[in-house]
Amino acid sequence: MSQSERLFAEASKSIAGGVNSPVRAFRAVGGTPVFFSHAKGPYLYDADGTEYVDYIGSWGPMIAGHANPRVLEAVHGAIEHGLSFGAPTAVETQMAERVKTFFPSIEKLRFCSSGTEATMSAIRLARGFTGRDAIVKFEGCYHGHSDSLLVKAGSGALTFGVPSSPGVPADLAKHTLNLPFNDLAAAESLFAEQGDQLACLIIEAITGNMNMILPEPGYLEGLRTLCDRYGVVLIFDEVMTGFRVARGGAQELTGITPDLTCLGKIIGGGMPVGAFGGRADIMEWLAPNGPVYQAGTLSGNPVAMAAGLATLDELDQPGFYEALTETTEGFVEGMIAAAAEHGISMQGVSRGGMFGLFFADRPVRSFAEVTACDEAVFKRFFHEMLDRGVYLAPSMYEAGFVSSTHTQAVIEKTLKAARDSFKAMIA
Ligand code: KE4
Repeated sequence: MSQSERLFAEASKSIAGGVNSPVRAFRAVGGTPVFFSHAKGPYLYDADGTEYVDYIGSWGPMIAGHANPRVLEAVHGAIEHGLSFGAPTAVETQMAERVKTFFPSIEKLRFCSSGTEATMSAIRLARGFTGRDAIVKFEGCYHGHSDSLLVKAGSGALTFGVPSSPGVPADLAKHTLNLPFNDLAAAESLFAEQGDQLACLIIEAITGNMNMILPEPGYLEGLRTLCDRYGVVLIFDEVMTGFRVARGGAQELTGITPDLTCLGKIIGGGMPVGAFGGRADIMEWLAPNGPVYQAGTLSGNPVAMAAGLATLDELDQPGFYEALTETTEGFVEGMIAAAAEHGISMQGVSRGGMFGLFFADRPVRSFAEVTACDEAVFKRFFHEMLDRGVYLAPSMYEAGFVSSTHTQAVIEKTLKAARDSFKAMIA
């Protein structure tokens, strides 16, 4: 029995499902989740001491590598002054001003402790600001687990949403409408019918939760125009793409300015930080200045702020994104070539340090096309790579992440594992 198997059995006695977040349980790929003891740079080390090249990076935060010396030093320095005060500190202002240098669309923001809190708060703020209840999201996009966002499309194209989880009241879910991503005509139809009843539209402008899909040319421009025409708050959920696909996230890459932006993951450098912000006239509606309530005991935690600031310092090193983009592009090209050498069709996409790989014979542009990908092949590939010391996301619906510590040698090592995996798969 491996240490992970032993530890998973123990965890399952006290922790629901043996994990503190469902995707970690390996249910989509089968097998026992790997328990890790420590990490450094691009590497994770499991409880047996086995080394893995990490392409999850804690689901995004570890863009500057695990146990980054600058980040650790900042955290050590911060904890000497105390862990949490529940009162304002100067470092929160320093961090807020720093974040605004990455996202010019953010005039004012509020820190919280997770991406879920950020998106939950942003839609409440949009509802309060507009006085409208209905919100629009996209099938296949994930925005954390708040009730209004755990809603999928009901039967029929434009009916109200239905809960995607038990425990979400149908009376609440009906206010959440779902649209297909990259289908502007569907959005135009919905807005023509209900536009003046919509509080906000929340979108992953570059998706990462139906794997990585880019917006079609003109798509985001069309959504921006519709939101302007009907007074709907446009929210970019950049919890995953922020600081990741480019220094200024998807809004920098696409040139589309949202009214509100939600951030998480990288912003905390591995510590619990979320944030939402944007137009000052909207943010002024937030308590205590305005009537929309939002709060958090550990919001703006000074230790987490120190980790975030040190991480943003790493991102601002000269050439950081150019190098990260080049590494990730080379990785994706290498993976596609390795698959092709063995007669396997793989599609790939990347921006900055984020990538998507699909077992498909043509580019993937929609949620329906993701679901049509060969999940059995993905599961086999996942385990072949895991057995060779490469840790990919345990779901074909997840994007992957490269850090600044993934050197060319690390990429080459990964591509050799891929060639050996594909060879085993076709044997
Ligand atoms: P958190 O509450 O997990 O910090 O953030 C929720 C969230 C919001 N928006 C986007 C675009 C996200 O990707 C996420 C969380 N991403 C998942 C991975 N797809 C986190 C991993 C997990 O759920 O354990």
